[in-house]
Amino acid sequence: MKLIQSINLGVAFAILTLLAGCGGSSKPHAHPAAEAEGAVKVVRITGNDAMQFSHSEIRAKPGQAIALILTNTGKMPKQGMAHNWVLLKAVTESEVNKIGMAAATKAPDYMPDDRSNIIVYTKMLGPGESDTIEFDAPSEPGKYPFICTFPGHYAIMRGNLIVQ
Ligand SMILES: [Cu+2]
Repeated sequence: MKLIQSINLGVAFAILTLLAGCGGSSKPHAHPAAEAEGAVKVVRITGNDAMQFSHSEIRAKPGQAIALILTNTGKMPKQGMAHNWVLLKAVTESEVNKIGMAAATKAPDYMPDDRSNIIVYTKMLGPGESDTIEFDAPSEPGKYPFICTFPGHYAIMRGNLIVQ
C-alpha cells in the first residue's frame, strides 16, 4: 500500500479554497499560484473497527502545508469505537503514553487538559464520520508521533509524521 495518498494539486486547492470559504481557516490562501510548487500535501487517512490507521508513516517537508482528512470507516457505535488523529511534538515514548492515559478519562472527546505537547488534532469521529484539518508541518526536521486518543487505542493506533 502506498504510504501517502496524494491527489492532484487542482483538487487540493479546491479543497483548501472550500475550507477557507467555510471560515474555519485562519490561514489565507489568496495566492494559490504561489503555492503551485507541489507545496500542499493532501493526506487521506482512515481508522477502522480493528483499531488500525491506514498509515503508520506520513512524510512532509519542513513547514509544508498539509490538508489531512481522517475518516472512520468502521461501523461500531461511537461510544465503543471512535477515532481521532492527534499530532504530537517530538516527545519521548513515555510522554506519548502519558498523553494517551490522560486522554482516556476525558469523555466524550478524549483530549487531555494539558495540550502543550499537541500540535494539531481532528475531532473524535464515530462510524462514517470524517474531519479535515489544515496545518503546516513543523519547521524542524524530525519524527513527530501521531496517535488516536480514544481509550486504549494509542498503544496500537499510532505512527509518525516524518519531517525531512
Ligand atoms: Cu481510535
